[in-house]
Amino acid sequence: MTDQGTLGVAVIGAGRMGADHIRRLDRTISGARVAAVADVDAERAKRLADGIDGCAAHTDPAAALTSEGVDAVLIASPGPVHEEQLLLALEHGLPVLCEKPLTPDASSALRVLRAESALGRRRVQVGFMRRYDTEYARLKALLDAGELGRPRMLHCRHRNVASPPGFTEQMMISDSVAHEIDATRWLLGQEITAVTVLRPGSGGVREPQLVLFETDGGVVVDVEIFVNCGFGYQVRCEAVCEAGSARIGDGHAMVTQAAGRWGGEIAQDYVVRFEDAYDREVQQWVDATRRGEVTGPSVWDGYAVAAVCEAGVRAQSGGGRVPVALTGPPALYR
Ligand code: ISE
Repeated sequence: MTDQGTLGVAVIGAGRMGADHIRRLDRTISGARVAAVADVDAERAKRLADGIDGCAAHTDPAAALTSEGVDAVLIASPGPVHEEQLLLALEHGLPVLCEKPLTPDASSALRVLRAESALGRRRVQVGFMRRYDTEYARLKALLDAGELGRPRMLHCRHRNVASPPGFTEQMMISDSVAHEIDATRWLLGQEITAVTVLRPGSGGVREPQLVLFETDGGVVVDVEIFVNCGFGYQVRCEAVCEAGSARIGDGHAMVTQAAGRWGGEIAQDYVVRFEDAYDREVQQWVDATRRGEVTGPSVWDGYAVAAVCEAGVRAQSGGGRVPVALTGPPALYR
C-alpha cells in the first residue's frame, strides 16, 4: 500500500465485468488504485491500463500479481480459469475479490477452500453482489427482524434480455441461478437440500425453466429462469412468510404518465440494475482489505453454491429431484 494506505489492485480479466470494475476502482470508489491489468487480449489490457496513471498491462496473470504496487487482486476472468488464479493469489498471500462463480464445479471449489483453510485465515471474498443491493438488504433485514413470522416460500424471477454467445443451457443454472442460490442461503440462513428443474416445451434450449429448491428449514423456493426474454433485465424476489409477504425488484423507481398511458423503464442488463450494489461491494471490499479483514461472501459460500449448481445441472438433464449433501462449514467459515 502507498503511504496514504491506498490499495493497489491487479484486475485479472478485462472483459465486460473486469472493465466495469476497472472504471469503478479508478473513478467511483475511494482508497484504491488499479496498479495492473491482465487480459488474454494484449490490446485490450493495454487500452485499459493506458488510461490510468502508473498502471501496468499484462497478458499473464502471474506477472500482474507480482507487478509493482499490487496489494490485492480482483478476478473477473471466465470461471474455468478462477481456480488457477485463486491458488496463485493465495500462494502470494494476496487478498482477493473473485467474481462469481468461485469455480465452475464443487471439486475445484473444494480445492480452493482447502488452500485457503491451510493458510488459517480468510483471504478471498466471492462476488455475490446481490447481498449489497439496497432492496435485497431491506428484505434480509425484514426477514431477520421476524416481523412477518417465519418464511415459508420464496418466489424468484430472473430474466435476461439475451444470453451471450456460447451460453449453454447448463449455464442457466451455473451462471444465472447461482445468484438465487446464494440469495436463498443468505436471506434465509439455511442450506439448500434438494433441487428439481422443470423444462417446459421441447427441442433446443427450452426456456423459461422453473427451478425448485428445498431447504433444511422447510422453505420451498421457486425460480423462473429466462435468459432470452427479449424485453429487459428483471430480478424479483417475494418472500411469503407466516404473517405476510414482502417483494423486491418491481423496478418502479419512476412511473411516467402521458398521452393516456402510464409506464416506466426496464433496465436492460445487470451492470445497470446492480450498479449501486457493485459500487458498495467493491468499496466495502477495499475498506475491509485496508483494515486487514475479509467481510463478504466466503469461499465456503462459493463452494456451497457450486455444490447446489451441480445438483441443479443434474436435475436439469433428467435427474429428477436431486439431493444436495453439504456437511457444514469448517471452523474458519463459521
Ligand atoms: C451473469 O453472469 C450474471 O452474473 C448476471 O447477474 C446474471 O443475471 C446473468 O444471468 C449471468 O449470465
